[in-house]
Amino acid sequence: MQMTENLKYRAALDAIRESETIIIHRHSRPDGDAIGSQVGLRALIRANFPKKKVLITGDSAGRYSFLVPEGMDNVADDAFAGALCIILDTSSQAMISDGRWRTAGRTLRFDHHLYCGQIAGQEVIDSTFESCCGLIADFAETCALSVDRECAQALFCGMVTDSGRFRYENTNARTLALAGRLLETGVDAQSLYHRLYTDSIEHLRLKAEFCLAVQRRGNVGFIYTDRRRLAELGTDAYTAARGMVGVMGDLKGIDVWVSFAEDEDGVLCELRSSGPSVNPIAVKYGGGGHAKASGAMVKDRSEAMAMLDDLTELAGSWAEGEKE
Ligand SMILES: [Mn+2]
Repeated sequence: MQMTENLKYRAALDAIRESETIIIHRHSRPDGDAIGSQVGLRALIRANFPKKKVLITGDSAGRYSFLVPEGMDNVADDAFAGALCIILDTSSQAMISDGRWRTAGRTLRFDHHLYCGQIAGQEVIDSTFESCCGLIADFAETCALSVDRECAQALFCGMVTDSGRFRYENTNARTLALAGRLLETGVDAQSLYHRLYTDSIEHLRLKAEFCLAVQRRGNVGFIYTDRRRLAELGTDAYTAARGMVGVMGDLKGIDVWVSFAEDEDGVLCELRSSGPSVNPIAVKYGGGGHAKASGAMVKDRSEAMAMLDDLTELAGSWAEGEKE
């Protein structure tokens, strides 16, 4: 164990040690990393500090409910006052599910998104991790906490999903080493992959519609789905933006891609890149995320098209630089 690593996690471990009640939050509309880190950290604390009361809160786990069959806890308002609230996988306050963390006695945050300002009293932020689950796995290992199979399965799930099955470029030797040690606890990776990646014919057909809707401007790929089209397809803006942006990954000549989808409040924008960081553009339009995967919500189509102009310019000058 290195001294620097110890220092990085010491305050977080102390906060956990010193708190009797711990309530774990993560971002709303949770993905595999949000639920994985929430469930994984709960199992980690339970296994190592069995006397503590550990609760999880937030909106439904959705398709990741298999990691938490009993669902989120019903946390009473008065539980927060003396509690430690731990916020996971979230870089913006607006995204935290269950705002009662503000009423907590103490707050701690673990996150791997690009830093956008302090949220909790204590923070462990490291954007070199592919997932918040990877960060929690490293925390557990560095602090010599024991990791049981339930904890390992949840953390492994988040590492797999946030790294695109260990493919995105933030996957490194440390990712695979941590994941390997999680597997050693007896995680059934095959059944997990089956749960995560088995698709329905209906969804395959829906995906095909989005593949056909891909447009190109320079080295930027984009899909724009208006509300009428969403209704025709029987889907929602979140699915169209977040769920379909991936159909443009791995396209020859496309370095930046974005899926826009209209909903009642504006236009959801999901930005991806295999080249330049798209994060500054997401931030410019009020969003955030990672260097190569960010999101934002803009007010209307014309603002979305202004963002597309910015992305085209960014991707164009990046490609020019690559040629030199
Ligand atoms: Mn994440």
